[in-house]
Amino acid sequence: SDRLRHADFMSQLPSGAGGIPRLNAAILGKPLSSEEDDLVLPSADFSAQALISSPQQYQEMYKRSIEDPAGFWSEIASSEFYWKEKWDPEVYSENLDVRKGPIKIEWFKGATTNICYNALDRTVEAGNGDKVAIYWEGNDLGQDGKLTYSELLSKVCQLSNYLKHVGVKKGDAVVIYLPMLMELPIAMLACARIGAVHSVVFAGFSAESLAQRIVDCKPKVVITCNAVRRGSKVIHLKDIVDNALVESEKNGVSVGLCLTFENQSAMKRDATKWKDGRDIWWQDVVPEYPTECEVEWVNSEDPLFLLYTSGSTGKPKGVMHTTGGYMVYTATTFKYAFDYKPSDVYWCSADCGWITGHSYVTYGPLLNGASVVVFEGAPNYPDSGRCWDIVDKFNVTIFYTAPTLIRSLMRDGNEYVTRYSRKSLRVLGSVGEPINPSAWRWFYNVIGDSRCPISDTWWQTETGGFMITPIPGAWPLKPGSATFPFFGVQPVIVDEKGNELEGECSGSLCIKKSWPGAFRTLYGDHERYETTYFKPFAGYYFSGDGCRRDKDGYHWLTGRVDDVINVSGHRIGTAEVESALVSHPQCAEAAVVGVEHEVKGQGIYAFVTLVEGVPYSEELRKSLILTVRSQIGAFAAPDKIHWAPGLPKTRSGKIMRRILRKIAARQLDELGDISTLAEPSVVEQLISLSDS
Ligand code: 6R9
Repeated sequence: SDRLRHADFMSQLPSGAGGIPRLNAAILGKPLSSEEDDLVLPSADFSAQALISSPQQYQEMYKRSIEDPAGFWSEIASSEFYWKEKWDPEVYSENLDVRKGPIKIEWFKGATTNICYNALDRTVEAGNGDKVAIYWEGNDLGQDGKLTYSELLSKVCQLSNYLKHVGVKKGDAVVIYLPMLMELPIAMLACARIGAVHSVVFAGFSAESLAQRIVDCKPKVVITCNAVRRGSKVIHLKDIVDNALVESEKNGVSVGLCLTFENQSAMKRDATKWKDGRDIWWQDVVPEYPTECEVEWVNSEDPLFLLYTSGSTGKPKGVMHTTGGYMVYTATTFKYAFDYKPSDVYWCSADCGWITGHSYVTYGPLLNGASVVVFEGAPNYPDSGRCWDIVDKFNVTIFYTAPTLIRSLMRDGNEYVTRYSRKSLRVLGSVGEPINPSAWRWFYNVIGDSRCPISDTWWQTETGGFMITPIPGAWPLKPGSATFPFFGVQPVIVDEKGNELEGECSGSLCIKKSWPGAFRTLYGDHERYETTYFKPFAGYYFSGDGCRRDKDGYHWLTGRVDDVINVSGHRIGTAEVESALVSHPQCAEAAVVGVEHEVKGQGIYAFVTLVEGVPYSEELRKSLILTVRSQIGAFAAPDKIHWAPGLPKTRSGKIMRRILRKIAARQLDELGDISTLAEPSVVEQLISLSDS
């Protein structure tokens, strides 16, 4: 019967519509010969209740979104959001072609709105104030809390009022350095309510990385907490902030106010280091403020937030998102890619310090009036069953996570999973890196009991929301493929010369035309924005990812094609790690490459040349790793240090990473041409030192 339904799906597809993805009906009836042919269909029951229940329905909507983007998006924007004033008259304008002038993307220009109002007030005003907005689960078992939409709104308003009182105005930056407490989304929404621009820094970043971001965006206030428990460890966040503020001061940026939440379960206030005049306890001031706060109506193109991400140079990029388009895009992608229904309980395991936490913990779900689980702890604490314990506790229906977590839980064994019921689950999601088919199958068969479609969502900090994603209920899935573009998105695969490839192909993934959630610039560096994303292939947005399109039109992401590595879904620039390493007094030179890692997806492999005369030692290896941990964060610590008397370089002095990648992967018979090296003998030396 599956084969019949399969045929049914396929026969619905019109063939050959220009630019519209199509499936090749020829695979019908053929035996499955390869991974690409392995289709997993949504159940008939699932499709019957889905928002989009057939490929045909998707095709119709997709076609409309491409042929008439203005009509498609303005209809959604008008019917599902509140605008104080409507855009006038153009829905969007864009220039994505550097040859035609500066890159510019604008959506709903001239309109005024407020994303916090749309996320909270609207739900309360519609009579749903008593619905749970956030279920909070702490690090330790039994430590939890919840906030209804009305309660969340009150808390947000109090903080908004406080921020206004201390002089934060529309357009001012506020840095947020918090773990996954409810106060994190509260702080984001409080900024948005008054038109302040938040910049959340993941609380795993070191003082130096935090300082770098503070110096770049010069916030009026930094919001943090004194400490956090993660697993069995206590991390003193306030100390990190203190150091960052000293460091920022040295670089000419002084922040006058550090609002500190007392996270009592981790640390009492008396034990916290304090700077009078600068530091204020959240609990001493915020609750004193009124629970109502008038909304600041902002222009659709006013900035909503900055989020720093890694690129191929050492300096992080301040990705800037604006208000109106981001709001419409995150809400709409959330709704369709997860087949969201008001009865759902949704949990995304990402931290709000990354884009996934911005778009799909905070904004997308709350704009839909969803109940969201926010989890402070670690997924393997107290043991590897914690996630399913949480799923059962809150009856989570939609669970969105990263392949690295799936792989690590998979390794721990099925018994941690099967001791929980998980019967509430109906949709699963994956993000952060390509999901390998075996992890996909384990997620599908074991976690989802072969019942829940998986939305493998491909997107980036820069794209604001999902770009290539399954629509559960509509598409037959292929394990490991992100399937087809979301509405309004036109992915193209280009060769090295920038020619668009057709049919079955592989190359660099670019996007033609803008979409509402696109980032508008890199903060303070529009030139770098144009150079990095729009110059490599003129006329397109270049994603930095490689992609293959199979004979049925499915997209298979193949990883970064630039100098960015993806470790457990965290983007890390090789240049950042290298500059941390060479800051070590005994390190002369370093070259970092990514290497396949069973759990993390990619691991960090560092070739290190020491200062003349310094001997290798275990102690030095540890001290180099520590330098990276303290300069960037623990998640960027190299997995392997490979001592390198010399590095393979071209005659012009460029390090040949291609060769280093092969040595790191032990693919020694694939080194390729090494004759152009200045000193070909270094390769032999490196290989002989591989196992030391
Ligand atoms: C959302 C997010 C973006 C990079 C991106 C790509 C990788 C993310 C993916 C995926 C394959 C997926 N990536 N999702 N690769 N399949 N479903 O992760 O943003 O931190 O900016 O990373 O992550 O390489 O270019 P960000």
